Amino acid sequence: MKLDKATIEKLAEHLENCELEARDTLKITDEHPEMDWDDAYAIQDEIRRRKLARGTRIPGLKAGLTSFAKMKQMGVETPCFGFVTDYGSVPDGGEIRIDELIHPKVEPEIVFVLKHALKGPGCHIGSVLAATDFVMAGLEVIDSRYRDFKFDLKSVVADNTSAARCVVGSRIRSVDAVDLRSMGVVMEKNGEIVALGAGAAVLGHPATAVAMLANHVGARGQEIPAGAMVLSGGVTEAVAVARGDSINLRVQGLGTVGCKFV
Ligand code: OOG
Ligand code: MG
Repeated sequence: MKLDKATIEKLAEHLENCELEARDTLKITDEHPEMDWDDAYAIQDEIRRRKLARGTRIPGLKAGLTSFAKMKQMGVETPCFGFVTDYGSVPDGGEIRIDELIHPKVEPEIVFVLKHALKGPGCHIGSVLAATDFVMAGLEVIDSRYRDFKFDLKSVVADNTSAARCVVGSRIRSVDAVDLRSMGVVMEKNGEIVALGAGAAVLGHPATAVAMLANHVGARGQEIPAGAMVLSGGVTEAVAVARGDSINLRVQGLGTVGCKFV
């Protein structure tokens, strides 16, 4: 760790205030170039601690930057991990207020819900499939707190990997009832197709992203708890949205999920 406790707390408060007040900021590595990975996750943990202390629930975790399309779009080469909040969870077909966000984008995701806790090291696709209760289609709304979505990986980790809102579908399937690699993903904005992909776009198999997350939290002495939902990462590039836009996602075998920006 390169940053002291007071600096970590100050940066966490700043980034969380930007989230809650929907205002942007410059990436924090500009002012703290010495910051390391432990600092970045310590800032994210402090944001989580602040939310929990206020009564926020954390229904799940997320992996991000797990597809080549996303890595290329954001100019980074490794996945990152964060958490999702209860107040960020939107019902299928629900409305998302654009004035609560800075510059939201949506991305299609395959969501895992676990029946058993997972903790690395040593988790692999098999451990994830054995621990999965069911999978669902999901839309993640990301909203980097950094101006123009310009960041490096440490800054985005500190900013809870741009997590903002998340919508999950209502059709659940066991992992052996679907083909997680070849399953097609079609996302429409206002009735027009804006992104297309297949499950394999996420690290060859989306369960790999969940295994990486389990190994990541395990290395930090934590686990993915039973019952948690896990977003395995955007299958395609994220698509910018504006007030009035409707998004509809179809995932083969998992039905549809949608939301509207108002
Ligand atoms: C970082 C978050 C990425 C995903 O699914 O790839 C993410 C960002 O692109 O702002 O959630
Ligand atoms: Mg995502």
